[in-house]
Amino acid sequence: MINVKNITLLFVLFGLINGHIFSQEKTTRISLKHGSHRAEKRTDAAMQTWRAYGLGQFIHWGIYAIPGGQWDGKTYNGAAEWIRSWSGKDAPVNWEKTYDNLYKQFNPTVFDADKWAEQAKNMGARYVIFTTKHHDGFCLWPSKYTNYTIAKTPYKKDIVKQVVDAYNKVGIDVYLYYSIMDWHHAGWRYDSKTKEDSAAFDGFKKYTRNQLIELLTNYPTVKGLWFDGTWDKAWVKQAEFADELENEMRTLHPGMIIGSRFRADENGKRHVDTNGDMMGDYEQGWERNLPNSIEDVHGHDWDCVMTIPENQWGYNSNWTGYVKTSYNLIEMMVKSVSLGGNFVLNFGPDGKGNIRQEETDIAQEIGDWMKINSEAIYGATYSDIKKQDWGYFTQKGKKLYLAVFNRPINNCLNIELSKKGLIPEKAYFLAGKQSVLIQDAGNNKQNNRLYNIVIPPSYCTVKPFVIVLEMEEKQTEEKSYQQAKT
Ligand code: FHN
Repeated sequence: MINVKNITLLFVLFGLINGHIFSQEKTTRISLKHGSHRAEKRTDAAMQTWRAYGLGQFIHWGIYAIPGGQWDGKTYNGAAEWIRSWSGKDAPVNWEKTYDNLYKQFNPTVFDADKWAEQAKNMGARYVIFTTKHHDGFCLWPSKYTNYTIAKTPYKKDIVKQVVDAYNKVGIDVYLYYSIMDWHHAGWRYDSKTKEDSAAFDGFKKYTRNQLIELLTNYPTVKGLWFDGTWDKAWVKQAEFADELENEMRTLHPGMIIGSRFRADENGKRHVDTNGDMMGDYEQGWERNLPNSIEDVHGHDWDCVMTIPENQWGYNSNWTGYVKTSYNLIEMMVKSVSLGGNFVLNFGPDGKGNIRQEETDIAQEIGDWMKINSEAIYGATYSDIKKQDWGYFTQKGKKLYLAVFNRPINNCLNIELSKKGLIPEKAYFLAGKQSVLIQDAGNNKQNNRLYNIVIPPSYCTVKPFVIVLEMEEKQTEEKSYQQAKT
């Protein structure tokens, strides 16, 4: 006989079966030949170093710096480093040919790698990502696999070597940017649909492999490669080739770091494979964009690469639109670290090798801030404490850093700590170590512990600042909170 009890039981059983099927669906993994190589994050020393960088520099440099977004009085409307792809009625006549001959004029007489490295060091960058070959295919090192290189310019000297040596000399790790997409190579295809395309692309694949091995051999101190231009179908279809090449590179250069942009799995999935596992050592998808919460980063390592103007990586003589201030950029850097990522700021030197004044000023302003506050950046990471509107938390062991960007009018920085765990013992400014008052503000409804960190009203600054909280393990009383009668 069916009664209420039986019906309930049926529902429960149905729910269980359903839930089981559902959870099975969620956890079903398919076997992939060319998927992610690991289920967990890397924990080796090289990766720990990468994680602790906090701030990096990106440099986009190449022959696109000669036109700098303009040619014959005409303005190219895209990103300056994309100018070779200028087409349509506004493009200069025979533009591709003109562009492909620009290298004959490339003579950056002002280029001084030591000066760049010194500036990056002064800004507080711990690593640099340098463009060896961008989408236009021009190589800043004397590659033996093509004539389209720095060796054939009036300048002649190896630029990649100078950058690697100069940055290493001041203690900055170097990562080489390499664009797979190559508008100059005869074998490059966006897609390969015919036998002829495949044959041409096979030649291009050999070229790519040779150049990557060449880069790792010529510049053995580099810590990794930063790939780009890997989104087109012809490359996405190369799961097996790219996987083998990645293995070969990792064997040749143990400990090297490669992000999620290099290769796709056999189903064409990029960044994460068909099972949702990250491809490569860290997520490379945060370009000119930042996550808003820790959920957005899915437990991955990640970096954010950012331009100072809206979307110009290479030199553009005429920056238009909103240009970020050092204040904006410092906030982005702190936000990145507070969500467990690195922040990489781009510079686009001009055709002579100058870093423009706007970038020099920004580097100086960030550097001034870092000289006082870098403890909250280097080696610091996400802190599992509820975000507050006044700014961001970063954490290193038992030290909690409160980076204040919106100073409250009552000077009280509220913090909410979970019921159990560390409690604040001591608070002080990173600048000058002046101590700051910690007020116990009791418990809230969830029995979490509340504190006010009181900024002395006399403390005057127009810049974001950091307060350190030294935390200790202590037993605190749990107060019971009367539930609201609603
Ligand atoms: O197309 C490029 C762009 O020019 C620039 O190099 C950036 C840097 O991350 N990457 C590509 C767009 O994702």
